[in-house]
Amino acid sequence: MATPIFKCIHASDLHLEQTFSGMENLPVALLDPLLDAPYLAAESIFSAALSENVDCMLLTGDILSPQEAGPRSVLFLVEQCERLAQRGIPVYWAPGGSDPPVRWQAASLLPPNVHRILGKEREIIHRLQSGREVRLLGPQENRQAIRPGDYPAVEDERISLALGYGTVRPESLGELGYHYWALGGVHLRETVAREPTVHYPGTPQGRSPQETGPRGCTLVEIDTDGLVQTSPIVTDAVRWGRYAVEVDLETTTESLYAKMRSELGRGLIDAASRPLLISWRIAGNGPLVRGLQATAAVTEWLEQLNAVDCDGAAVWHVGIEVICPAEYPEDWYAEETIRGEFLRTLKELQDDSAPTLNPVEPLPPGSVGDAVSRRIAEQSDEQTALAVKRAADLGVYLLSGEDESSSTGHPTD
Ligand SMILES: [Mn+2]
Repeated sequence: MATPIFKCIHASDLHLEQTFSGMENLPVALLDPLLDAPYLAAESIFSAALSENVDCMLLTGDILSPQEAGPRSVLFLVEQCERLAQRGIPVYWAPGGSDPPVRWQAASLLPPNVHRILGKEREIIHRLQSGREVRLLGPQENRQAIRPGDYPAVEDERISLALGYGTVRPESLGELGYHYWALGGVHLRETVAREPTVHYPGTPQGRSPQETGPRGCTLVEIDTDGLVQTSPIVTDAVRWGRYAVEVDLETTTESLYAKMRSELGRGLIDAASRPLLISWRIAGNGPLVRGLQATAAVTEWLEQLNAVDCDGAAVWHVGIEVICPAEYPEDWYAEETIRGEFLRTLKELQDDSAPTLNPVEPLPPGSVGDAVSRRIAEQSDEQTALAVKRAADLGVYLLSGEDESSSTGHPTD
């Protein structure tokens, strides 16, 4: 990349109104760090803009919903924008799903360096110190998807940036001539296309067990040839981790615990002294994993994990998901009954070498079948395995005589 001529910080989905979710219990010691995390993460974004001495800051939606947030969040955002105002750095804010203009009567509180760009006020010509001009174009309307037709093709040599919110089909943007598509509304950082660069910086602070790993904003640099470089800046103040552990027939409680300790050790290094919130996924077969299928056993295991001091590190185990294949007594598989036949078919499905199950095939044509197949398409592979297990348990339950199912106890989850 040649010398950059334009530099900005791109952030989205700050969600300053949103607190942490997905936890049933929490130690008092973690309460403050969790309440502060979204603000600390947001503050890091503004600090990065100052230390990188950027030309401007781009915000692309879901920054703050004032009605849900209360005065602390609004004032916090005003203060952060004022830090940039003092250095003459403008903030270009394209609204998204939770910060549309109708909810932003509070916009009058914002310092004059903040420009909400949308509709009639969507175009900004930003003049760089070099005298060059950069064109920024916000969305035409507040939508949940990027519509290429809303963005007129670029017709001059200026560096042009498009700002927007929602889902996108990147292949539809290539012809329009923008150098950079600054998007928001997606919480996982992702560059969905290059040439032109179409980028979501993701949320700067994960809020739930699903939002694992480092989170942050993006430093965007554009050079004289119009080449775009994006660099992640990590801002999260609390880290979510999700770790998977495999168990087999031989695994003992001690060896499972040792495996978890080593995963935890790696997680602590990645978290770099941030508080770490962990979800576990224990998968495999054998007596240990079967024993953990009962809710009470999981609760007890979590309590034990949370009672351990990890050399003073702030760690909290949020949940354990236990996944084991459907296994039933050996002689059930051999019997000449409908249940026996069901189990033999099931075994073929569970066989690793079996052709991939196509659950859409047996569905009836028509709207119900279509709706079900759409839902199936949204599921990932690991959820398919879980669905097979649930179907197996249900099938065995329904096909077992009352006496038998109560005496042997069909597997539960
Ligand atoms: Mn969002």
